[in-house]
Amino acid sequence: MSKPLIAVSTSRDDKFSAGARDFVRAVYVDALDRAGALAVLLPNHPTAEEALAYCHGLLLTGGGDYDPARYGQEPQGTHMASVNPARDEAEQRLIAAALNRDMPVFGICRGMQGLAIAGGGTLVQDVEDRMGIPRHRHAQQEGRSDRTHRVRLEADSALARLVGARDLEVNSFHHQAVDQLPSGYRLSARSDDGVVEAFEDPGHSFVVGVQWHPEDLAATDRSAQQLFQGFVDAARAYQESSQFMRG
Ligand SMILES: [Mn+2]
Repeated sequence: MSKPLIAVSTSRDDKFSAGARDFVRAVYVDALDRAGALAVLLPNHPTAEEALAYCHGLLLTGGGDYDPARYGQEPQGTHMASVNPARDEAEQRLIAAALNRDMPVFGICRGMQGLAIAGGGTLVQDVEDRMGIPRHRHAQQEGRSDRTHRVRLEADSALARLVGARDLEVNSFHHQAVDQLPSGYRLSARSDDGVVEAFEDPGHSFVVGVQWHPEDLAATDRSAQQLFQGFVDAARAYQESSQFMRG
């Protein structure tokens, strides 16, 4: 059996001097490699959906804010960061296509928020404006792999089974968060100030979203790498079943 192919969503940089470009940070690719998968970077382009059909899992990476119109709201406050309509559209198409064929999906930070939007959920546009939580608690100034707050995992969640723990110390680089979960989803972790930090969809084989950044911890942290491993294991099962189906 060949290695599973993981479609990786990319950030769009419209301001690059030589023209718009799509990119990911290398740590995502490293974490997938350690878990035994090949990363396939998908551009923010309508044809990305065709490329997804050759893959066995979808990794939704972090990035800027979704346009709140996607979840039926006007922009509130002054902290909206780098909304990119091309990326919003490309990723929402990828999510719909992946869920439609029950392909495993792992959403990180913005990726989790994209899953929420795709399922009809909503976001807290700014945790300080809305919840009175100091923004730096979740938009940390420390380094990418520094852990600055704790999350508590729900005892019977797939996430807790995956990492084999009830509490994790995590990094945190978000000023938004999931508000209303999509119907059918369940909460799998919160921080102690009440922010939704992870969820999962028991209606699919593997749909998990986390608000922190395990890709920045996974080189040295077993539980962070375990998230990628569980995702890649699910992708391998998807790969095997799809080969069986094709006969
Ligand atoms: Mn956080």
